[in-house]
Amino acid sequence: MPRLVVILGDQLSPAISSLRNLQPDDVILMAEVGSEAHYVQHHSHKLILIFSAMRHFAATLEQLQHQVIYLSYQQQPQVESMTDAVAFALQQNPHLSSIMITECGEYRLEQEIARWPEQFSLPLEQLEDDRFICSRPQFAQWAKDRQQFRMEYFYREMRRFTRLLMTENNQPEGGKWNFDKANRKSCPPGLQQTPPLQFEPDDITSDVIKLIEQEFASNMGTPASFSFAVTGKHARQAFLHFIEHQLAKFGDYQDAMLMDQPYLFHSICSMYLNIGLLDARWMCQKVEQAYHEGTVPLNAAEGFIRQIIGWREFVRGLYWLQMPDYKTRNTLTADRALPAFYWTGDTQMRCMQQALQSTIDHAYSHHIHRLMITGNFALLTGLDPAEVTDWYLAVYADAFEWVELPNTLGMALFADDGVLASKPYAASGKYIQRMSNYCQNCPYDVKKTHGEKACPFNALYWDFLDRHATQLGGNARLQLAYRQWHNKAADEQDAIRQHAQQTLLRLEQL
Ligand code: DLZ
Ligand code: SF4
Repeated sequence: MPRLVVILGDQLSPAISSLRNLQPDDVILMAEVGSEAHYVQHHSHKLILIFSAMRHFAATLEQLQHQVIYLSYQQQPQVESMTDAVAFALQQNPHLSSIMITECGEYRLEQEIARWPEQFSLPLEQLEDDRFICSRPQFAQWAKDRQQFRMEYFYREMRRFTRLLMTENNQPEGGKWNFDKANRKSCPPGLQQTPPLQFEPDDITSDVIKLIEQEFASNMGTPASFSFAVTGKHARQAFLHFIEHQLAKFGDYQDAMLMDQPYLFHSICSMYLNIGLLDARWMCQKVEQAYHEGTVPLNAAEGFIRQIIGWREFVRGLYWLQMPDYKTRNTLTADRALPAFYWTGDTQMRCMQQALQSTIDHAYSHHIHRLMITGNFALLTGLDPAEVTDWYLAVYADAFEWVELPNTLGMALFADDGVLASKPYAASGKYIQRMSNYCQNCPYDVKKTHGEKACPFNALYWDFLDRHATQLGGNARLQLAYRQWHNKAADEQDAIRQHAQQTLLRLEQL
């Protein structure tokens, strides 16, 4: 019996479970819909990437002689949501007798899909998304009897399971599971870098750029500067380019930041992976191969593979385990409004301006910008997690809630009370000075904690610890920081508190 097979905008993988199960009479549905395009104010490059990659993917399916219904944006005025799109497709094809879909990536949409059997009086078959290495039940099993979830232990299981970077007698390559400590060098400004591959828009992409310019004119970013890959072929080229030119140094400089260098040695491929243009196993195998061929060192190969089979799978597992409550967590009762400069980049703080400008220009900033600059600032100033998580979900081309929410709410904001991270990633200007050359290019003085032109991160950092001493004072990993705070003279502490209060009052002007 022929079925309606729904492919979502982040399911653009030829080998996805729904397409592997396709029968010749099945009809595929893909739709650009308002409800997905508007649930946050997505960056224009994210919209162009998804719509254009969807159109390219549909064209390939049609070339393979599959029957495809493709609804472009507002083509059918009554189609506003995925549910409307399914209703439209079923109306056109009354002979279809069931609906099939690979499980989607967000709780919000999963709830919508769960209503389809009743709404359409048809059976719904939901298949596992086995593009991920660890299934949702497999993760739940791993988490079942644990008090605490720590990525490191999960990661070791994933290494054993995939056999990536494992010796023949099942030991980690190089005798250690994790070379994290060899991933934290600061970067000399003159070090040779090769920028990521960029792609000229073809006719399909140019049409989408025009659409986004017209219909999403107030969204972040300049549509005309879009240069991402929109096909699997180009995404693979971009990734192999990264392995050839950048990966060797990625290990050392994973956490480094430099003025006007948004990419450094990062792959800039997470957006391709998260919409399905790249396959996680293939990427890891290519990286492992480069290590065995001797073209990249172990700290680079292990560091990269840890991000994919460790961190990425871990946050996805936690997301599904904890939703829907997870989204409402706010342990530190943070409630301050997001300053306007998160949208404009208009701030004197050089580190924030750099992280935000890269976000605005490229719908991208790397993990230390996200965690230790914009995230750290949001943590220290007590910004409302709901506003902060919506912002991250909107502005990054790789952001889907399964990955963005745990990373922002749990890792950056510590709003989940330590489910994800064993301590808040709070840091003063000293960390930013060590890992970047921003402070030498900033009107604020990173050496000052209070007084004129003192770096805002310094007083905010101590004040954050002081404000939350009841909740955080017992955290083993913060003992050194609390000792330093308690060793400060009372009048110094008062001056810091006062400076932090003034800083919080003039947040918009920083
Ligand atoms: C993010 C996104 C956007 C902007 N637009 C669409 C769309 O028009 N059609 C579609 O099928 N998917 C879109 N997506 C991706 C979905 O939001 C994504 O499948 C869910 O967030 C689940 O991860
Ligand atoms: Fe950021 Fe402070 Fe350094 Fe300026 S001085 S770049 S605000 S850490």
